[in-house]
Amino acid sequence: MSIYVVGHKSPDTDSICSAIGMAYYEKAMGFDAVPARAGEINKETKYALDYFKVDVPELISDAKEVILVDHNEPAQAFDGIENAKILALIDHHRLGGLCTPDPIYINVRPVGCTATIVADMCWRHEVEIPAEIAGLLLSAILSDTVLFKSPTCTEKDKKAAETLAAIAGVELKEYGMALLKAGAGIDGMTPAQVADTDLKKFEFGSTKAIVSQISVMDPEEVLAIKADLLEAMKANAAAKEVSLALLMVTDILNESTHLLVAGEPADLVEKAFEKKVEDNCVFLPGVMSRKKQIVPQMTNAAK
Ligand SMILES: [Mn+2]
Repeated sequence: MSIYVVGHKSPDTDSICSAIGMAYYEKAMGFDAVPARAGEINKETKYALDYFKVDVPELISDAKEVILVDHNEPAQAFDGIENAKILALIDHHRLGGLCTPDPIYINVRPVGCTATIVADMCWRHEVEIPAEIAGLLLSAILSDTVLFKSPTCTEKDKKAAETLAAIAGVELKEYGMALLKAGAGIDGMTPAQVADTDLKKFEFGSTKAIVSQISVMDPEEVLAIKADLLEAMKANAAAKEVSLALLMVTDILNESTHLLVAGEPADLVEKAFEKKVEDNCVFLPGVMSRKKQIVPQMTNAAK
């Protein structure tokens, strides 16, 4: 039976593409390895696979021997991992409680992407990377590092991406923009689905609120349906029995957020960010993180 190489549940581009790259590497080393996935692929990953004409890996089921990529916490692994023997772990996350009965091969490094480690393993062992695999590993790096903008991105990621782009025959920036745009657009989504994205409930002092966040490459595309979004936000607020609904429309590339405001008290938002809410919207340059740049400010304003 084959060795399955698999990433985490709710797979992102790194989890899928590193699995494909790592399976390719294992095969080159003489092992019967196949890539697998632990869930449905997202729009961004589909774009990468279509672009480089690579098949979607099979959904994992009753694997006997596995190599884990891009995760190591048992809670993030595919259902049934407890029945499988883990042979190796290739990852760039903190270690989170994995126990094994036998020693395993581990390559965990503090870089921005698992694909950076996979590419490095190929180069170290003189395994030639074909164009389509290079393209997928590149896609993973561009995705995980958000075009090198993420604080987790390292020089190793950048260098690997440049080399992989040359092998894949794509212009790095141009391809990266197209890739992220394919994943971060609202194409095919209803206003209600946009307003529901990553919705969390909070209490700011005595104000009950919901704060959703959608991260996109082109915020204008979202703001174009603002009136419908505000209606959907009001409906969500009523359903969740809160008075205030906020929607962060976060611009990945320009590192800013258009914060849409529905319900009351709107002046809590004005106090939190020292800006006027105009047409149910506040523009917040530099704001990307709900946890660090929205919730504490709202909490303080409510004191
Ligand atoms: Mn990753």
